[in-house]
Amino acid sequence: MPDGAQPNMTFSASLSRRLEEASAILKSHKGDVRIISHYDPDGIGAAAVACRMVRRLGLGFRTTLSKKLTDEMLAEIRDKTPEDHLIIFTDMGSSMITQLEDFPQRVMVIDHHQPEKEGENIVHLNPHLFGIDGAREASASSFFLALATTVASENWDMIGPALAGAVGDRQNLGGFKGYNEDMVIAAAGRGLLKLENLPNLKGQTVYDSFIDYPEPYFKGITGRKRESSRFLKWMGFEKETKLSDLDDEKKRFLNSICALRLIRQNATPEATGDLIITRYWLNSWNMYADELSSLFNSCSRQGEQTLGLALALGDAGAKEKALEHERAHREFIVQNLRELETEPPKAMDHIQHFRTSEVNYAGVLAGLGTLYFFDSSRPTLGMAEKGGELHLSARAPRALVKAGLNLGLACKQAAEKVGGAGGGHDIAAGATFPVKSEAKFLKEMDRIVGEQLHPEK
Ligand SMILES: [Mn+2]
Repeated sequence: MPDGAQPNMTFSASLSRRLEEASAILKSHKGDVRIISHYDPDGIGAAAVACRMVRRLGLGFRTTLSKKLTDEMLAEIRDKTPEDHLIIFTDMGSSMITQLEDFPQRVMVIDHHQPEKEGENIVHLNPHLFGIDGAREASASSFFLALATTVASENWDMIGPALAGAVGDRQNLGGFKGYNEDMVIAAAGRGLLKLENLPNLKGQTVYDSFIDYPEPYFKGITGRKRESSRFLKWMGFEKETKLSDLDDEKKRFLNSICALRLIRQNATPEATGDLIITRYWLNSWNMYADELSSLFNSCSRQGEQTLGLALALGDAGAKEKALEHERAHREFIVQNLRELETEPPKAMDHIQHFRTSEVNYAGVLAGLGTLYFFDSSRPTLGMAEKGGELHLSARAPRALVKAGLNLGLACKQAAEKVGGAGGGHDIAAGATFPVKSEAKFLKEMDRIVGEQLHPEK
């Protein structure tokens, strides 16, 4: 079928113009390309789309994935990149337009964070500049696909990383909307993906979702083969039953049973949220967009964002390795949540706390435990020791925040009392302080949280 017959996205006149302008610059560019992107799933997805697009144009390129764009980094990029190079910033850059305007090189920014301004001498592609909500309707990776497919329609084959990135920024919650939805519809029309309405479980079979995935977490079942099999049999499903095999009635049945179990084990209302979700099956990846996104996520979590990029570009070895990482990541979480079932967080008057071995997992464990089975009358602090310091992540059910809890403030005040540092959001926050101050910190935190929740006392 000639490409003209394939569905495409339609854009506003101003966005079309900007895309054509950027495309013309790319097609006539002779030097190399320097790509700088964020290290999270959206950044990895965007960088992958950029790499594929640039490679198809026959241009040389180098890619850096970074956690942050500091002034020092910007200065180094500006001073060390030859002037005939094109520099592309993705998933970052929109907040630093003033500095980027001074670059002697040609600069493109494809980002979806609130832009500082449009800027001069810069090709600035940000959904916010074109009436698209960059927080909910377009991520850097999904927005980049508009440019890549304007340059060459073959780049539609990067729909997987483009969507996985948007999932990474949680733009699929409640189904993709607006710009993202238009992209999904065009891609479905091109036979690249399928939309499926499924029970809100992870993985591909019902059994795997119980065995391998910490979310949703079913007390007494998750991670346990015998219990999972028994539960499955009781519901009348086979071990091989795929979520996509279930008819509507079975989906509803599975949903009600799961929801009841979650309610019974004290899961918060937010954990039982959407019962049916839309998942996006990527034909060429043989997995859902959320699964690809998890692979990106586990790579960046372990500081292996280059592996994530290789995976996004279709490297089979990278895919194997990323799958292994992700499996280990999930196993660690499931194992630790199981331990927290047997040995729950220690309760004080107004807070509860537990220790874990890995600094990077304290927040994940506190968050999932809070959602699925911890005592929901207290916020939970997950702590891990590293280099003589305790790193703490605090999480709370939404109901406590509504009742006046502000964990960010509490962490900040308690940490400052013991010579540490802390802060964050009302619902999720963190702190770091010397190990020897643990008891004092916890006492302070307990007191502050108590005052926040019961100001009358
Ligand atoms: Mn992003």
